[in-house]
Amino acid sequence: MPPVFKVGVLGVPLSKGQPRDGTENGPKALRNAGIIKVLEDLGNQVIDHGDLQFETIENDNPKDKIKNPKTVGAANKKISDAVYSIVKSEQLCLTMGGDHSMAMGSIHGHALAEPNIVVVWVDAHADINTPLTSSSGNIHGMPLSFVSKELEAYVPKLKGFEWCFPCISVKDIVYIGLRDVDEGERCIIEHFGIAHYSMQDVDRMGIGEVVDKALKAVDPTGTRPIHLSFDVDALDPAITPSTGTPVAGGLSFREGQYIMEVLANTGRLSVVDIAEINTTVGNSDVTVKTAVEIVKKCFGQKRGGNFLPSYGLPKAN
Ligand code: EXY
Ligand code: MN
Ligand code: MN
Ligand code: MN
Repeated sequence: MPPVFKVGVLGVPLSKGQPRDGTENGPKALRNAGIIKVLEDLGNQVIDHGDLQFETIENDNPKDKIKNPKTVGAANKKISDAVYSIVKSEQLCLTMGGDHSMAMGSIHGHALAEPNIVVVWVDAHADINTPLTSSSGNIHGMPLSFVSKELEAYVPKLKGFEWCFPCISVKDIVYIGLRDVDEGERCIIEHFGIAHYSMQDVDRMGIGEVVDKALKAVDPTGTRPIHLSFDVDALDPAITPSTGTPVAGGLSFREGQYIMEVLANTGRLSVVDIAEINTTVGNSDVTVKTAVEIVKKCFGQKRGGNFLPSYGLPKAN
């Protein structure tokens, strides 16, 4: 029987896009929670590509207040190359982070392999600060600005990012779950008309309508490959406390699952990032368990129930 999906799993133990140690443990935490077997038990063929190795570059001093530029730049080049080859080998790629700066590389590699992608960004944050609008200098708040063509004129060329070419249009991005957006980011969202559904929209319309509208906004014909970049801080901190930038009033466990089920149902999911698990913050068991349950919905599990193609209904006689 053909597998549900052929899944390429990649560990991305990246932490230097933000100031708190611990996101480098994300891949290990998901592996220890049995993510590979969980995906296999859903009928997927899983190819485990291991964890990328990142080096911390010496004297990587802030450049124009941007922190760890060379280390994060070099790491994302590796991520881009790895995601490119996983997608090119026709595997549905699951990248296990690691801080959300990883999405610069995963989107870059994905777009090189599949030029017509759309990006569904599920996050409390917009992560589209440029190096000039960021007040923190943390690159996990900037990945989308580095890969968006319309922002090229606003992003200074930084050492370590020579490989990174803007590869998507801001018109290909849609946000779900926003509730902590910086001034510069809001200006970018409004100036370029980026599709966005904040938690206020989720409260107003309900998650069903939000997801329908979000997909229609970036892919009205329902034909384009989807890059889902899921930051666990999109969910309410009560169910994902182990993350570096928690924001109250997040998506519920059910809303998170619903988003994943609808995206899985399109059959066009192509890369899934799961970012910002930080095991040194709060109760990481709760967070990792939630993350695994949410990821399962991307890879075939349905709350209405599943059975594998190999299942045969036993006859009474
Ligand atoms: N917008 C703030 C900044 O740029 O520093 C906070 C970013 C949080 C980023 C997390 C990954 O979503
Ligand atoms: Mn976030
Ligand atoms: Mn709005
Ligand atoms: Mn994020």
